[in-house]
Amino acid sequence: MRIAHISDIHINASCTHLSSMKLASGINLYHTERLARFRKAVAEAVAQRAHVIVLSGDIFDKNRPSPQEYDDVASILDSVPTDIDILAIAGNHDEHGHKGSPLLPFIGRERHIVVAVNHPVSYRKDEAIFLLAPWGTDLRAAAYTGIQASPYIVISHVAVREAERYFRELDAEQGGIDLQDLINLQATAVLLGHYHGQTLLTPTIAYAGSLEVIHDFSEQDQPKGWLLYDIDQTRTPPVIIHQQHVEGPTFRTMSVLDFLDTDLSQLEDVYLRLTGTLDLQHRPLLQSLLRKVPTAGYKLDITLTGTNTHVETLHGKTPQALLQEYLAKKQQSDIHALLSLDEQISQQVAQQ
Ligand SMILES: [Mn+2]
Repeated sequence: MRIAHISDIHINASCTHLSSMKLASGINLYHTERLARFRKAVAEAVAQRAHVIVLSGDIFDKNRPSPQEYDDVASILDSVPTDIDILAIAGNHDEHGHKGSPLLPFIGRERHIVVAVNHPVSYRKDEAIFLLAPWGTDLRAAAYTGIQASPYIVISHVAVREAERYFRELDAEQGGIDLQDLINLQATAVLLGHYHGQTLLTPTIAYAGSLEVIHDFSEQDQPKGWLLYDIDQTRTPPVIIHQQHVEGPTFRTMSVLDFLDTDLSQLEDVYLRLTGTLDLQHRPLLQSLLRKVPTAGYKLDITLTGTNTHVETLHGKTPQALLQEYLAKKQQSDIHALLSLDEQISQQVAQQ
């Protein structure tokens, strides 16, 4: 049985990178790109003769998708031939809230879609038993108890604590699980969502990864893609027969000092983050370079050092106008200011 494992698509019609929305004729190009990647992954899974397509959570970026976002996802799922099962669980982004779950409308469509939104659901196909464990499920209670010979495949959206070393920039996750707890399930395979880097934690426990950089620069070095498994009808470990990596726009972090010294033409189609400290006197240089750089967008995480010296523009102003401005700024009357100036001068003279 071939199982395609796709995860963390985060459909969101107002998705952005670096707070800028790339629009063409009013259409958000990030959203259309994200949809295109999802459509392509599903089409490739079908072309690779997958029997089951697993979506391991965060199909939608938010709990209440717009009708457009819902239709966009539905049109892709409806393109899947009816003899292929689609097994989907809710992640933390599309979990079951008090207003329901965005995945619920998919239940009962003409395609065979099995959805788990707030409780685990088990599903049998041929000899294989699938456990669909949505966000919030305590997996430690889900160890294999079935027929000894059957493949047991667990689908979960969860943070595995040992995986955090791959994702250093994420804050410590609440409610994660130890890798050993997953090993103890004695599952044939554990198909994970939540972390966005494709990660094989063991030969049978893997994050498929997202199809692109979803959130920010913390994902810049993660491999992106989806996985295709082949399992036989026994409990032998699955074989990953297709590890699809997808390329996307490059996210790059560099120190601001390196940037001042770099060949700008190499930064085309790059999302650039500049870090470090910069002396204030170099700010004009930085600003002029940023105007020339051909990046897709940039983000400044820079601390400016040094003192800000205020420079008055004298150009075209009479001494009288300058004195008026000075007095207005100090909010002092002419007499008062002039008297205090007098006093300062007398003191200085007396000191000499
Ligand atoms: Mn996610």
